[in-house]
Amino acid sequence: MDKFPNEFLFGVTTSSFQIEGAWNEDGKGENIWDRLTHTRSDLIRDGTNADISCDYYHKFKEDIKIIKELRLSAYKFSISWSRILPNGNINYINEAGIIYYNEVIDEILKNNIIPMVTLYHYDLPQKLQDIGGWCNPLLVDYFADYAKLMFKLFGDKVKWWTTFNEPSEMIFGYNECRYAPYLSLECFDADYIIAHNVVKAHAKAYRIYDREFRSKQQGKVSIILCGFNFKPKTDSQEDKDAEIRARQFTLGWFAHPIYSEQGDYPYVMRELIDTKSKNEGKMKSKLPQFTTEEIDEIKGSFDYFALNHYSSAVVSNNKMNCKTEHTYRDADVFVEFGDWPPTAAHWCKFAPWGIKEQICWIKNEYNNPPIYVTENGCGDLGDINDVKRIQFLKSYLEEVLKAINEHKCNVIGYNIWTLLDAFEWCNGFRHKYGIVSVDFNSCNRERKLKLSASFVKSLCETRSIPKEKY
Ligand code: BGP
Repeated sequence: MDKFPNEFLFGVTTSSFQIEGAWNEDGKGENIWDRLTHTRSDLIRDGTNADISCDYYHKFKEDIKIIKELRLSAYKFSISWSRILPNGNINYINEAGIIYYNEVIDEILKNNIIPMVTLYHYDLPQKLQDIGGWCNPLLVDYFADYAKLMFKLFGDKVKWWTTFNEPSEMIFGYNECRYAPYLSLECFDADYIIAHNVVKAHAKAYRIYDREFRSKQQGKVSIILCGFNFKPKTDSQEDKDAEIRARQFTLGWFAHPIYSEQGDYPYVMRELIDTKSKNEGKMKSKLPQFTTEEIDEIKGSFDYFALNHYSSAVVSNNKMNCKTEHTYRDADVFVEFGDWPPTAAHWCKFAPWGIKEQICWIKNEYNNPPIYVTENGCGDLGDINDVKRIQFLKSYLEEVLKAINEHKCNVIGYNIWTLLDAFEWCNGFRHKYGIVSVDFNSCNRERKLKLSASFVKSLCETRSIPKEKY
């Protein structure tokens, strides 16, 4: 079967900080990425910031029209927490923020597109960072209040929700320093504490939806997880075990508490970290414990599995305890990015089969949940005839189709990262992921469809992968 199932959704994903601009307009509060780009431009590869970016804040109607023209059926975007709650808490609500997102959602619906909302895509209100950010357990409640407000205000119109985007990546901002808030708190075991708070915040928001909104609004809520599809470097048992550890210390770290029967971190993580903590003379394990009540709330807090997939990586047993960019603390693994063909980002290789393998792994590990690929795509340096992007999307989509047809995985949708060339975090505007280019030198930020946009249109119209050679 060449065709995707009838109910399968094709969409695009964006995120507020990367495209909106209008960083201080209409009462929006400062967030951690505003702060980082304004104070540490040396950390951004081209020294830029996202104060204007694509100016999507003012141009969203034009962009939603493009989504419609490309026949995409779903559009996933994120809400800027500090545009709604400038201080992060619900004591002060910025009405202009609510009006804005209502307009965006109405425009999406008017164009017969399904709106999908992410509540948190890395852009924490600065005021909440000032009280410790995600290290502070109070943020569980602040997030839950914010989520509740969003469900209440937009839940009649929005039926697809995700709480957090890639929590394993946002932790880099606290230990490996690739993201805001650019702190180095590894020695305080901040990574494990943050993950703990994020899982609890997700589950709390999910249960609020269950109790107060689900029966009326009939929506779905999930959390977006990611991780490389790991391949063992050799056939040795040591490297095969390293592969398991690498998967469990990344995707499993967040997925296991939510999707497994145990409702706790993966067994291999628990065992290894508890032992290491003891050996390090700590009074308690570095990996915190959930209470029984928390486990009840966390276990099963999903309606589908939201997966961002980009690449595979090669993993081996870390005998020498060498430090690499992706060592994964306490996992004793050594990660290399593999010598598959490159994309603009050093960590993202052209390894299409990996998406099928990862989908199958999730199917087997978590009892066959519905899986939505919420991000997939590749970066280049800005080619309007982006043949490489087409090849990337095409070959990854072929593997998604195999996962559905040959491996009977329940894949329900696929979104491309991303619609517009955008601010790509510490790479600034250097790397382009859009199927639509933006002229960042012109005041009106003119949009131009790339060749990949025509590929996407044909994909959506025929519901099968275009056969043309690119
Ligand atoms: C995903 C993020 C996106 C986007 C993309 C490209 O992990 O969810 O926000 O940025 O990666 O990543 P990068 O900019 O690091 O190349």
